[in-house]
Amino acid sequence: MQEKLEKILSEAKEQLGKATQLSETEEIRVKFLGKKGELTSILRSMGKLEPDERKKLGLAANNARNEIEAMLEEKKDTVKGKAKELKLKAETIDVTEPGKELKLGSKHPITVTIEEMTNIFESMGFSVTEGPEVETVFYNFDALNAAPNHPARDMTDTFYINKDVILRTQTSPVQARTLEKEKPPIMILAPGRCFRCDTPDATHSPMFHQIEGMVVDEGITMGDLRGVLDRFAKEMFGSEVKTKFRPHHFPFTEPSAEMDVSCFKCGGKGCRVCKGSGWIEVLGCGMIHPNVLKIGGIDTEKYTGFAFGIGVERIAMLKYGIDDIRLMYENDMRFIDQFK
Ligand code: 2NL
Repeated sequence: MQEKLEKILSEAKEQLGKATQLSETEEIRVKFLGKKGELTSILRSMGKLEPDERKKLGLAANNARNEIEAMLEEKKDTVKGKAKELKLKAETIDVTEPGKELKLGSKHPITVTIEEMTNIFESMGFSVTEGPEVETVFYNFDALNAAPNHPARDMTDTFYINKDVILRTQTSPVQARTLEKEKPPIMILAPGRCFRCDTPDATHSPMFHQIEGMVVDEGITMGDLRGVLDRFAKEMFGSEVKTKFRPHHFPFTEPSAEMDVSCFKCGGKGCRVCKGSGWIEVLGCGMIHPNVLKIGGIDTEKYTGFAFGIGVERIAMLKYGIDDIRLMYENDMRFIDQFK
């Protein structure tokens, strides 16, 4: 029996020595000290022994049990400590490692251009108004004096949702809605997305941006139009530029004009940017057609107004020397990053 006890003790010692997991120490406890454990079975069998022998062996068995329990406790502590140490090691942050580069986004050239143009007009007293990109044929065409057979209304030029609803082809419907809702004095700016059925090429895109402006009050004249737009040109392209107005035609204005600025690149001598002419076309404008004012419920005996429309992409391309409009819709960071 004594020998058996010693063997149990040395076996327990050996197995515990190899244990590295908490679950293993528990297995060892069950194996040696559990109800069906080896030591327990020795203690159970002691009943058959002589009292003297029983006492001696009982003491030795209890000592063995205490020793194994003490070893188990110690092992459990070291295993737990090891586990904690490993966990801490795994969680260690090396503060000397170089950080990950966080790439900052930047404003799109269209956004930059809209903001710059908007700031210029706001400084002259305009307020920004917005409206739906999905518009009715009424606000996009009828309210703007476009004849029922006007070519811009064709399915080949305009995206139709149904016969009465389209994607707006210009931002003027925002202004037509404002005429209905508000009383003069009106001085608004309508920037936003527009849509036309165009096949993309270097200068065309089926989605593009416009900024339109409109002023309606008593006594507004073509002189006001020229003053506001000349000021815009000087703020946008440089105080040295000159402007000129050429007669044109739009259904919603009468008279209508297009405005050219003297080339900000060559000063008017003729270069690649102005295609040798010394002038660059930048916008369309005119005195608001009385029909448009009337449909908007404005008293044409009392009020007059002017309006203008500017293509944002065209201005951005001129200003930043972008030679293909499609670059602006690819979202290639190498392109966009240049306009911070
Ligand atoms: C262009 C021409 C223009 C307007 C837009 C407008 C709006 C109302 C009444 C009258 Cl509600 N006119 N807008 C006027 C003249 C020209 O745009 O070539 N845009 C790029």
